Amino acid sequence: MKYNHLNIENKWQNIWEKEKTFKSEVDPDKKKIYILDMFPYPSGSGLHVGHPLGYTATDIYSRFKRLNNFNVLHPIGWDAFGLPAEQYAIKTGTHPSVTTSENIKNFKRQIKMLGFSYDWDREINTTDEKYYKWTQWIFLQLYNKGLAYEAETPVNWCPELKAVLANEEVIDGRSEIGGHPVIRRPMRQWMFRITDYAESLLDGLEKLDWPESVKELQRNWIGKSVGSKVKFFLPSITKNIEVFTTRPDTLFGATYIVLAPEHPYLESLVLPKNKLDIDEYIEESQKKSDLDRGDLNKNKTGVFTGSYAVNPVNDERIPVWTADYVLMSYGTGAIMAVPAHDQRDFEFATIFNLPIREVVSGGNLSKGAYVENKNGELINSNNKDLNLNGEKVFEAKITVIKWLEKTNNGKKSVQYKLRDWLFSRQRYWGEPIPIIHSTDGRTIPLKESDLPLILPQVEKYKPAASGESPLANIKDWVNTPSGKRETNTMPQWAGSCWYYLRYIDPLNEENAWDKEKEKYWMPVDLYVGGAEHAVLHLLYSRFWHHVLFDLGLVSTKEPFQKLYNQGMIRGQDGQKMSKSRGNVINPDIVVEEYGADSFRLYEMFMGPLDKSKPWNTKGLQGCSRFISKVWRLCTENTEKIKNDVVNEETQKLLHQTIKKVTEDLNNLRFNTVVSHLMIFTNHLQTLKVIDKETVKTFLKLMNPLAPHITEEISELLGFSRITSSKWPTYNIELIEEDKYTIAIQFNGKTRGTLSIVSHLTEVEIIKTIKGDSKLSKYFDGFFVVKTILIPKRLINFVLKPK
Ligand code: ANZ
Repeated sequence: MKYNHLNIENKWQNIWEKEKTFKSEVDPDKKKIYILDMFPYPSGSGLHVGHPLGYTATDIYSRFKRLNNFNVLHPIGWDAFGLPAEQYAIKTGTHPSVTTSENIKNFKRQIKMLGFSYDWDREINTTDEKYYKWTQWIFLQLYNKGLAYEAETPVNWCPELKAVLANEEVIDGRSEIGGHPVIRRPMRQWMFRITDYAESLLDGLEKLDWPESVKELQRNWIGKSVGSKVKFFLPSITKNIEVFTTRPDTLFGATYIVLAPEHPYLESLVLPKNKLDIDEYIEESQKKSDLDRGDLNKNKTGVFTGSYAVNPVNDERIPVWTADYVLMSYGTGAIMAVPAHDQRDFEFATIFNLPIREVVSGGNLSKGAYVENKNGELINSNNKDLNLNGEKVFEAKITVIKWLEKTNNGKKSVQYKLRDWLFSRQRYWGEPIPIIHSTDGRTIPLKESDLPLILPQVEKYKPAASGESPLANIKDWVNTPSGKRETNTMPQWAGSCWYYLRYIDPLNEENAWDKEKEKYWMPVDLYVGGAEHAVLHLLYSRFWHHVLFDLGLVSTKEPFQKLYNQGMIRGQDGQKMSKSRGNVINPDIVVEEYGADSFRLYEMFMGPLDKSKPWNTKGLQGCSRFISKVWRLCTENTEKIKNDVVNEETQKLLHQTIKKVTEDLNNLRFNTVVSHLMIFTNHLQTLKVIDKETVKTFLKLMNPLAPHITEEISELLGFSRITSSKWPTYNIELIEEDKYTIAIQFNGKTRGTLSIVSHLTEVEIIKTIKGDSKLSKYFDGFFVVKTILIPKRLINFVLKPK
């Protein structure tokens, strides 16, 4: 009887669906585990084989944990707002909800055909008004806490997409989607004060079980800098200008001041003769993005204002310049330039012939600025009541800050690179922002009872040429008795910021989630997804979660305790899979030909989960042959399978396999799990009679990876359903390796004994002896001329002095 994967896999999927095998409910008597996948955007092209890699891993882990008596929450849903459906609507006139629901249908079919054990009663869709009602509600919670505000800000405007993009959506001056040019333009926008949470977001990272690389990316994104603000007096306007510096120790080395071209003091500092140059310079710099301006490789440009500032530490008059390498959006928008110890200042000073004064020893100014400072000592740094000379950099920083505070010339200061989050989009296919602008200029939040604010139907999906969202054209929606509705919508990040909370209580119409249920299920214990979400999604959702925690709405400070990034599956040619390269593998075809179990096993067998690896059909065929082998072994010649015929060797291998499979599953090492199962199967094949209990145990071990075939064989052999049985345990005594004691001789004299594991080779035995602290000393000063091994009894080293 050939293994008919299509019928059998279908049969079990139907049973699981009908019986709701994977439904989970709060059960205080059971230990919970929340295993989450990053939910997909249901695109038109369906899943490719890369998507299910993470989903297979979490499915295996979920099935494994259920068999270990955990109460497992393992849901899935759709992150369905977004640009592609909107662009398709613009092109074809098809409503995005139509496209979205078709795509979801296809994704769902594909996910089901792979036998994933999701609790489908918890399925969510971010574009469903019953879902986005609560996205809007959370917006209002942030608004009421003073964390949402409107601002005229220069935004990244993409004329081609007619949309404002977040910084993260712009790559090298072009839109991430489509690669169109992006320019800067001021516009009224909704912003979130994520900067208020910079410290909290940094702090929270410490306790998370996340890849260090992702934590580091978040830290860099938040970009905390500790330093000080220093006041420089400006005699021409009798005001102080504040600069931010991370190197207050270098204060004696400041030889000029630079203001950002947008600095509010600039105009009043410019002497008439310099005005023309400066105006031209300001205009030029407006065309550049902050990224361009901060680029270390770009040539430094700038103009002298004609005015001077006074350095508080030595009363020296130093020139005030403007240059676009200083950004208005960071620190105070002004710097003290220390060309001897900052490379940008060094280059600038070199071009414009400004003085370079060394204040930390150890550098070589003919080569550039001396930026490294761990061992440097201060020089040229003293005035009548402050002497830094001889101090180390870290000491001098403290001394200067004390002096600045005492003399009221400055203070300690912490700055963050993180900027507030631009939260509005001029698009149709997003959550409407629940705000009304009253005629007297106030913003009025909608009442909770008025939610959801439903996204209205429009005739045309194209944004207005003004850049406003298509919603602006629907007059009877925009105009309300109390004022005009906000026509911007939320960005795609909104729905994914809190979806893991809605899974907990997806049907609740009274509240976003029930507090008791939230307390039981949160935090997410394992979150698996692509590394590309290291910053944006994972930072934004942490931000919302921190706010919800402060509002007492959730019980854990952090949402995702453990994060794991799955690797990428490349095409057979080793390249990234893409339609244009024609190397995309369609899971539909693979499952049709080889079955879901082979597919799942193969994706796990390809290599460690977090590594990137190329698809290889031969490897897939190998896994498919393994599946067939297991089928034949258990269903042909079934008279070979008998009760109580286990032999010692099989028993031992079985228990070793249970141990290894259990440990590897716990550590998400799925590739080695497959090989343990293969080794055990090969062993079973060599037996004349096979013990029935052993087969039963083996099927359980294999079940999380290949759930269909193992359940089918179990049924054929009369065992109970695997999904409702218990994970096998191993007997440690059966696993212990055989050992023997060996005498160790040097030139015939016994110097000690050692316990050796049976299977070690001669080379391994010698290595063990050399690694033994008591025995290794006998080799010191000698060559080994010859080694004589009498197996399991003694080993003699014949030595000669060196
Ligand atoms: C004097 C100095 C001396 C500096 C020295 C560095 C080295 P991070 O680490 O990125 O925070 N800076 C301050 N505000 C700036 C702005 N708006 N645009 C461009 N540069 C700005 O860097 C802080 C340093 O970057 C500050 O410390 C300042 O230069 C510069 F040997 O001040 B420093």
